[in-house]
Amino acid sequence: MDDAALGREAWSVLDANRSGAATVPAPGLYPHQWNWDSTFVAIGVSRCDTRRAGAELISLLDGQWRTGMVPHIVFHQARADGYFPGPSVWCSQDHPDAPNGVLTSGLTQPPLHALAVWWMWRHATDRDEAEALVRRLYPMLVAQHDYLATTRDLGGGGLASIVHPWESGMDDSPVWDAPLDALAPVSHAYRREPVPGHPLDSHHDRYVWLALRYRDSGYDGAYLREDHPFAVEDPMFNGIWLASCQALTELAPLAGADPGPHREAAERIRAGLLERLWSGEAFHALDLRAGRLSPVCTVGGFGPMLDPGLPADLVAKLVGVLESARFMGAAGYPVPSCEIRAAQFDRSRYWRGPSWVNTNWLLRRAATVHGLTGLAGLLGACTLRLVRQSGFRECFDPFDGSGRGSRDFSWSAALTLDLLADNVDA
Ligand code: 9WN
Repeated sequence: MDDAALGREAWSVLDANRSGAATVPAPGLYPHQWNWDSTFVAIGVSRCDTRRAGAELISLLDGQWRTGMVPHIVFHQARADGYFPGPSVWCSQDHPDAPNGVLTSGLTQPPLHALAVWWMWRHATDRDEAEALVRRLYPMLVAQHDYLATTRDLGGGGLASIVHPWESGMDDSPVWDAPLDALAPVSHAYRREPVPGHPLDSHHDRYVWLALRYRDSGYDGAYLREDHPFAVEDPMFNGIWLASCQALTELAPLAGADPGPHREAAERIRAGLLERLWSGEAFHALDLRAGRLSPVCTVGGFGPMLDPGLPADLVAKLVGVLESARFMGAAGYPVPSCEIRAAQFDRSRYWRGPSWVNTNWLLRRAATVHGLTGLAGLLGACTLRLVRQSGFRECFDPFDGSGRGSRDFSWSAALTLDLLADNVDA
């Protein structure tokens, strides 16, 4: 299939998955608006349609809480029952900080939003529209970053903690096994239909239990700090946050604001990543409750490479790990979500082995900011090979490239558009 035909197919997936101004991740399984999914959609769509990319982000940010928290799901009323846990579990409407008239979850997801706005501005097809969008969205992005820097710095070291595996976007990554297994026996009143390839019931029960505990605290920041049993500093979440701080330094002048605080925030996060999550050969998640780094190396550990200021010797070490047989070197279709030699690696299970278009895109971006054009080119080409071979699937077998999970997955389609746009530029 040539580039033009692939691009047309990507657009038709995105059009079919539209629900008002928002794009849902996939028909069937994910019928609402998800947080980081929408940022990837905005990134891809912005190459051709600034207005649509902006509308995607505005519709997500309509769900922003007064605390600045951007929820991981914004529910579309018409489909309120299509996903568990739905609005009746999260009860956002009962919380004074939740937005009026918009039902949401009470958790967040990786803060890629400022980078997505910067992407939209940089690739604007309509410059006036893009600048107006930057001015409109900038205060919301600042509020989101303030929330992370205050309410979520649970470890006091300048990094944001996730308080639930869903917040990582990589739900059943083996990184969460130890903190989940350490929870006291859990129970709750809900039942769900198991989804093949998705987390096992034993873990899903813990997800739901953790979400209910946080909800029952009144989504309280002090509870998170003192009592919540799951608190992890994740390198991908924080690497993305750092990249978004850097994006804000460029967006601030367009909004008539001082970029200085964003530069300082980026430096604070970089220092936190180096002091707290660097093991000597890679970045690992820090389990604050157990006080130790996760022993498993996953694709999330490359997140800090999104920082152009990461010291060159660390970049070289990370690239060595990424290109080795632990990740790209032994995978026909990189990048596996978990290192291949790990006991927990499973080529067929979600975030325990399969390759994903969004993490490939993030690593390609990381390679680009460090001038690693060969690696960036390889990641882009491999990703296009995956979708050409297997379609816009949710994820892919890292050895034979066969598709897994949902079909017609929005971020796989949207980021294909972004990669194809670079093919034209080149
Ligand atoms: C829970 C929507 C989301 C993605 C995540 C992915 C998966 C949800 C689930 O789907 O998570 O948020 O039900 O498993 O892991 O990255 O945002 O596509």
